[in-house]
Amino acid sequence: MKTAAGRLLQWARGKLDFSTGCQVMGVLNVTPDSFSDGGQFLEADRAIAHGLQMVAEGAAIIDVGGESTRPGSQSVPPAEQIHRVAPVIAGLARQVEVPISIDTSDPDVARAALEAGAAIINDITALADEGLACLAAEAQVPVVLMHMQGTPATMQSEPQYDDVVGEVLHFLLERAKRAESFGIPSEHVFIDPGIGFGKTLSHNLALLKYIDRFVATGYRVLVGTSRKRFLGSLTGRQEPTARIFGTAATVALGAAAGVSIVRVHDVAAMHDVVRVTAAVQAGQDPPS
Ligand code: PMM
Repeated sequence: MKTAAGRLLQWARGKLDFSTGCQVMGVLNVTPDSFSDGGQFLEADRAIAHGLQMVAEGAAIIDVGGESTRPGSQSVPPAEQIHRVAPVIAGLARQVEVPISIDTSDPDVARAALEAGAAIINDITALADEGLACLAAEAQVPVVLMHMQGTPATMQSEPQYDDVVGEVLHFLLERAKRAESFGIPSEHVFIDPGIGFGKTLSHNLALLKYIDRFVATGYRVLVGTSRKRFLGSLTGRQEPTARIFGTAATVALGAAAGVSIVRVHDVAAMHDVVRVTAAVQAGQDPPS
């Protein structure tokens, strides 16, 4: 497949311009137990203000979620997720041009989010639920298909693979084809190896080292490493907010390898990282 990574993606509800390289997705968790912002943005007004700030800092997408998926977390009923995210999405959609994605695996939550103004579905279960696949096709919105082994409640107990890169790639390609079989165009499919979702430190490192293999599929790639635990294991930094330089290393490497979107908490800093990476890549080649 010819790569779509560098092109403009335009659909009825939004657009994303990849011609300048990797774009930043800002994380807006509207949960009382999110691992890295500690529920700081629970109230809608504060969440909206934080979303606006991330747009001002260069976010090309705001990813709104009403359910923590940190390792060991329990699921949140759809009605409660809707109660958390719908006012935030509606408030943001009125004020920003950038597309808003809804981080959910539940069709009811996704439908309410789309009605409130969301333009992308980000699903950590890669459209396991047929209802969600049908909704994405019907609404003609891009989807993020993420790989996960197990569920957030159990995934870090003992993740195992014979060939983590091959298996994750195989899963994502299968899910991408399945999404297309529901009527979702390939241009609307983003694939994501699911860093930290049922992966050990060495699994995460292998997936990042060979992220170019995901890019080579022709599907656009999204990667979410921001403040994650494996960065703490590597650096000894226990506080998620102290993992910003670790995050930056992965963002630079991902952007250099052709990743289209990085999902991050520290938007201003990571926007600088992707901008500098793109500038270096656009730099002059030596005379031949
Ligand atoms: N990580 C988290 C939540 N949603 N979605 C995608 N597509 N990829 C990810 O890596 C991802 C995600 C967990 O991180 P958070 O609790 O900081 O949001």
